[in-house]
Amino acid sequence: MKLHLIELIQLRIPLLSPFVTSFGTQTHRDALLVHVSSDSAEGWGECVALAAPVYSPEYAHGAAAIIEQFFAPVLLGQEQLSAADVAPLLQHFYGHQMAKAAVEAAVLDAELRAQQLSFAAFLGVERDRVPSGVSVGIQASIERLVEVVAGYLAEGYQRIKIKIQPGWDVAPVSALRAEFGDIPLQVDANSAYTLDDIALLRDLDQFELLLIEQPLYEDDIRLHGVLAAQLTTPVCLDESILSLRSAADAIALRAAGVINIKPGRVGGYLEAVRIHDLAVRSGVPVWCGGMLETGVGRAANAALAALPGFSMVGDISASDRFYAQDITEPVLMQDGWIEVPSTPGLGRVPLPDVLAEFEVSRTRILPG
Ligand code: OSB
Ligand code: MG
Repeated sequence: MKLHLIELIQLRIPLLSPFVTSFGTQTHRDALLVHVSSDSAEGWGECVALAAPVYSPEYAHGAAAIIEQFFAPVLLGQEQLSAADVAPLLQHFYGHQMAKAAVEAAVLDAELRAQQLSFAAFLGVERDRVPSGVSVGIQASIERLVEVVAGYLAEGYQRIKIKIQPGWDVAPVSALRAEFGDIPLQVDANSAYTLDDIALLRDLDQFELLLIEQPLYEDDIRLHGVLAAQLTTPVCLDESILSLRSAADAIALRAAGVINIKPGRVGGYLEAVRIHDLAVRSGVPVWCGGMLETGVGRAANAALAALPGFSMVGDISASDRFYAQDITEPVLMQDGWIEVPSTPGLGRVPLPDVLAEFEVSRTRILPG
């Protein structure tokens, strides 16, 4: 297809409650949406970059800037563009995976809708629902954590992940085991520890967690291997996995017993599928991570997570985990399961009135 418009829409959507991690507190999601129009269809993609570069180097306004200045002119200049061309066309621009993923998603959505094909059918997945897990932020007290987790378990969530950081690790995990027994439980450190904390991290082994996610720094792949050799809890990498290449390195270095695949972090859904395929060949289980997505990204993640290698429960919760009002028809969770969308495209499009309510700015980019 030939694109004749790329629109960048910045949104600021309030979260139901603050989401606290070792890298900071989010009270809103500053989502960037990419909207493309072509001769055959329209498409929507969501950029998962946060408002500030605290989880990864990317941030929402930076993503908009690089798309406007560098990516859009290349894509608008193509006579024939397919989603599979987007990554190769942008490869010579370093980094900016989340920005690249967002434009690729928008083109893919348009292409699938032009072909009347669902993302699930494109991927060839057989499952029509995926199990739903929830990521729980750092709470003001252990009592409050127990209350919050009890609420999610009552709603039906099949797996609990809690955020940890030094001073909020052994005690909250121990309290959850005491209160809820052997529920499927895992922790996410978002790089808050170093190898000096090894005794403390080994202390967590007694709780038989499903995994510990990203204990060390992003580029400490080798050190994650050193750590993993000394823990019984599987080490799962999130921030460190930026591409098929870093996934291959992590697997070879035995640094990732498990991989959290986030399509945005690795440059798009197509690279996510390649990492999935490598993980399957290597016997490494994967699960689909989340970045507080609106329905646009959340629905697409549900289809990706239906691929067979996604053998662990992911961070795909319902829209109402984070939002009183999602910008699309909500993604629903029922009895612990999220439906894989079956409509043409990635699965959800923004509702115009809701978009207007949360819109901060809109940039229209036309062929030059
Ligand atoms: O590390 O997995 C993470 C949210 C924002 C940034 C990083 C992470 C997260 C989450 C939330 O844990 C996952 C979700 O969207 O449910
Ligand atoms: Mg994580």
